[in-house]
Amino acid sequence: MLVKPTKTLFNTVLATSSQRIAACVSCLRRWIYVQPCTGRQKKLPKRYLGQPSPHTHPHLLRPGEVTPGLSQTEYELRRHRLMSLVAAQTQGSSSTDHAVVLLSHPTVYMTNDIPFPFHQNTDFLYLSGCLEEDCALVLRSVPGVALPAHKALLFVPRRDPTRELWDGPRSGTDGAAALTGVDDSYPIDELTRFVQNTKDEGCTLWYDYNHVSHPRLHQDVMLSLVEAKNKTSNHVRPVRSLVHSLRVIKSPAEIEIMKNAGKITAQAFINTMTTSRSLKSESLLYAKFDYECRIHGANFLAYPPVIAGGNRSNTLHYVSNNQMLKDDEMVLLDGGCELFGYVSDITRTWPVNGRFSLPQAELYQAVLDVQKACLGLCSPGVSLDNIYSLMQTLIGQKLKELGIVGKKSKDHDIYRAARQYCPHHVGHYLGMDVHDTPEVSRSQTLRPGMVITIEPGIYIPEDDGSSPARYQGLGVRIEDDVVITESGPPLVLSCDAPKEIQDIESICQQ
Ligand SMILES: [Mn+2]
Repeated sequence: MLVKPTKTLFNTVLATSSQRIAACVSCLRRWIYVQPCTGRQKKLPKRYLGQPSPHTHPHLLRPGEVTPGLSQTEYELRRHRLMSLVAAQTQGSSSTDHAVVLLSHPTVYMTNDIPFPFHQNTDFLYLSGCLEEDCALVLRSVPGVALPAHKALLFVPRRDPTRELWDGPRSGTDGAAALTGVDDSYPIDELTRFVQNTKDEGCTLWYDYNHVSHPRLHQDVMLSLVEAKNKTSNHVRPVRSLVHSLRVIKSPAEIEIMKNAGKITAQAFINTMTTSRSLKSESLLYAKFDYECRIHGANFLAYPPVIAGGNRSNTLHYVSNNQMLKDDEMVLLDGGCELFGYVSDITRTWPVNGRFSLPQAELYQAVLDVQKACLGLCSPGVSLDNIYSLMQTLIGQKLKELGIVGKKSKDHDIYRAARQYCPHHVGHYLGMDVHDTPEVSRSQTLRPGMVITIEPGIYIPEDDGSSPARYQGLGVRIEDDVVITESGPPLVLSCDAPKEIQDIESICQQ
């Protein structure tokens, strides 16, 4: 229902086709307050949008879903929870007027006018479900109504037949609002006016000016607002840590997608292992793994995979993947896929010829024992840092058993050796990003619904003079993706990827 605004509210009327948009932009707060029409009630256009919709991609989305597997209600709940956190952060303060602003990513160019495949800003995506570039999400408090009540406004690129001829269809304001279920949506070029109004009203701005996701929109639109904080009663506060504290706990719908991402990746590992005896180069295994992920439904690989034969497995972020594999070497593959905005991250190490040599098996079993012990610790109340401590202790013991550190070494020498032969942490949070929610400390205790990786490794470079010659040049990492459950053992999303020596050997022999 439209309530006719008074003349004073219409101080600026924009040249848009409908009175509704003209009114909204010129007097955003008051107008939205009386505007009961929500995106949820808007009819989804049948035409192609700037992203898949239930109409155009019924094989991916069910009615009511914004992105595959995630409903309008889920996205609305996320925004509601964020505004509850904003309310909790400002409890007791006189400020009741809040605007949360998140920007999308821009198109990034590989060369001249050739773009990289677009990847959305995950914080923006988490709250909006919008997969277009050059957008902004604004969550605005409602005058006279306490948080978490708010209006969700999406600013999107205008429809433009000339650009759409080249880049494909855009959602436009009507399509974006109807698909995502936000309260209303506006052309992105009207963000400037919104920002000006907000500045004049002296509200608290929740915006990550230290983590700029869209440099041009930041420079042209947001910067003036951030800089105004010194001259006016505006306050600017970061919102990223609040968003990450929500993102770190996954909903059942998110876990469902991550289960599928884990299954796809695990199957890709199996199919890649079976071919390593014939495809004896890193680049061929790369192609095989990529193919297997995509053909089973993944959108693309979540990150450049590490496919490292022999001594190259000791370079933790080796991504050249261009060397030949020798028959008697092991190969380490650290790879994962992205499925509908969620990722997997799995590592396995196996012998190229399908049979572990004795030294390879000894080192591999040592890492596997440590990995299983760490998995056993994945339960509520324990932190990633706690598991890391356990990993270091256990790796120290294994190094002693393998004779890599002397039997009579002192504790601090063993500790130093553990750090030397495994220079990385035991794991990280996993979700929309591979290294997910970096604002959440790894000292936080785990809670049900968190997803983490457990990935101990032992790396012995070929020029490491202080270890037995039989282990030199070997590097092993084993990584699983784990959901923390209420009680009982954790749910291992990557459990289909073999990791027992016997299972790996029998799969490689197939
Ligand atoms: Mn990882």
